[in-house]
Amino acid sequence: MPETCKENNSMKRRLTVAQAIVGYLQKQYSMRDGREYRFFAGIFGIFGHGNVAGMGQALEQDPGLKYYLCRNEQAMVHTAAAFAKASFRMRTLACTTSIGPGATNMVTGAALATVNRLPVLLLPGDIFARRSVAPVLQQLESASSQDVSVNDCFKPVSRYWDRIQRPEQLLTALPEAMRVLTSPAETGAVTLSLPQDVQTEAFDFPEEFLEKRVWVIPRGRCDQVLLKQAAEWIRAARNPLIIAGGGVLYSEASAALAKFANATGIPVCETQAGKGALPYDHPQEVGAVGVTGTPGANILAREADLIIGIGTRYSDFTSASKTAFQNPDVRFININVADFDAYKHAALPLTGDALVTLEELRSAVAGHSVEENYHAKITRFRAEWEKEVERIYDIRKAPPISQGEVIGVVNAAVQTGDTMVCAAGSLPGDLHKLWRSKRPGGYHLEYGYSCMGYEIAGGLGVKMANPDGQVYVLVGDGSYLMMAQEIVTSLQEGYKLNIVLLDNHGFSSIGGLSRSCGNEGMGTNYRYRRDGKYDGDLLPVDFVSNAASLGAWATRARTRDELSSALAEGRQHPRTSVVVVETCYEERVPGYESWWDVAIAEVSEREPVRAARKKYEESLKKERLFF
Ligand SMILES: Cc1ncc(C[n+]2csc(CCOP(=O)(O)OP(=O)(O)O)c2C)c(N)n1
Ligand SMILES: [Mg+2]
Repeated sequence: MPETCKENNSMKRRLTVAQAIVGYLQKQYSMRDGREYRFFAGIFGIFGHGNVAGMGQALEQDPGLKYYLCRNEQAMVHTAAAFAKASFRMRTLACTTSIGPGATNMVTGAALATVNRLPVLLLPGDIFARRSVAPVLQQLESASSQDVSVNDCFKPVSRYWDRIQRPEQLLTALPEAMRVLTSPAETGAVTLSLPQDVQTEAFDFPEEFLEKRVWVIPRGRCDQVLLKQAAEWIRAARNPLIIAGGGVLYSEASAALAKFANATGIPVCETQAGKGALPYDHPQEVGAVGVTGTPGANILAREADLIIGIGTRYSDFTSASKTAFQNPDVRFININVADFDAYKHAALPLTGDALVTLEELRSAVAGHSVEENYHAKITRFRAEWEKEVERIYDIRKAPPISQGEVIGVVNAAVQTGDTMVCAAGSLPGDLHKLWRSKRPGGYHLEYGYSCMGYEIAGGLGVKMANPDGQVYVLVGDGSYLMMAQEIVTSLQEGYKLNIVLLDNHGFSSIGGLSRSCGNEGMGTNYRYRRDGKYDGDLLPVDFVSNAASLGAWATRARTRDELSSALAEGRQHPRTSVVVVETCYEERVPGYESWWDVAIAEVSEREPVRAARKKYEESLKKERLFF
């Protein structure tokens, strides 16, 4: 038991810095709509000399904060971010590492969390504050300052960054960390660097500091004058379109959005983060918008005189690199918790929570609905798109089968409580278009950072957040080879994943992109080097053996029927399953009515590059800025 003492009428507990952190984190709660959650479901960690005697000691002595061992520090941040995303940001996990490489392995994960606005708490070990023993193992030295360590790399990728040089600094640093983590507008990675000696130093922490604290996640209301103006704009619009972003899901505003869309008839399209805000069969749901969008949504965006962006940051994939909105009179209303996003595209900014703002806006436009011919157009686009999805799901190619068919088979295997997880490669674009989402959160795409390697680690985080539903991880061979090791963690913890590995022998996405830029796809095929080039035989990677060697139940499927039965069998297995399916590298789902700005070489010896540049310069003319 830790020592307690009484000083100035306040009870104190003598704890090390690490013990105080472990004690504090387990007492933090979040609350929204009357529901309370323990904010930290646990802490992932890999120990080294930079944290084993500090954080490691504290976690071993105090099981109140559940400790999880994983295989890679980058992966554990992905797991934490996915856990937070699947929990609609009401809960997360912390991560502790050693100093040096253990710490910097988390930088990519931190960037991913911050870009996607997902709360994760990172606790990298740091070099001795006392300095006398420097340089310690893995220390980056600087001749110009002793106040530099590799952990400074976390500054640009963290929403809050601090280095704890003295134990009492925790008293102000930890509440700041919590404020940022639970702020809908500011959340992202929070990094508290913990010098290895400071982690072990003791201090008399006030008892009140270690008591339960509940952080209410606010549902902020927007300015009422602007709301009235927004209602006028909506009533005046002839072709309005809603873009639903991730903010709709994080606010748990799907039902409010459905009511608003039902009442007004305004069509709703979705970004990658927002997909699933409405079920695919909702009458106002017109599908995916932007570069990876569906024809109806993109035509409506092009012609819209009013865009209502809800919880979107208008990435280039959403705005089709600023070419999506071509109506000369288009204007924007943005509902967003962050001013930064609310003001984008010179919008009328409704800075506030999506759920309450949608409800207030619905009252403000009561009785208003889009015109009948606009409604008929939406219905027609929806029907045409369903036919196209059926066509792609039903291609029935001889093996290797098409990626579109695989998506169809997996979609049919997924039940309502399940979640599909993906992040990078050619899958996200195809899934954005083709996946039929059934519930908010069932479509889990990390496309803010689109980080290869997120898929399996992220799938683990989703399963930890929703242990009752099945998790289907769709992963390309390239992503799998980058980071598959968390299969071992899934087995260790009994968190079963259903992994579908699409093997097209390389980077089909970037190969296609390279060709569309006038090049020949160098570096995008997994082949032996022959005469200096990668055009030898395919590399014989045996993914089934690889997954089985990690302990998974693994099998190969060649046809769609084999895939269907492998998925059914895998679902029955209590442990993580991996179904490997070879897919055709060239067979692609086309793009529809959109464009993406990828700059093409201005001069080249090659004719196809010059031709691509010419086309590119034409397309650039469509880019619009809004003032
Ligand atoms: C960590 C990381 N490195 C590089 C990229 C750039 N990139 C995007 S997709 C891709 C290839 C993905 O290959 P694979 O997983 O096999 O999917 P495929 O393109 O074949 O569908 C690459 C290299 C990235 N998104 N993430
Ligand atoms: Mg591939």
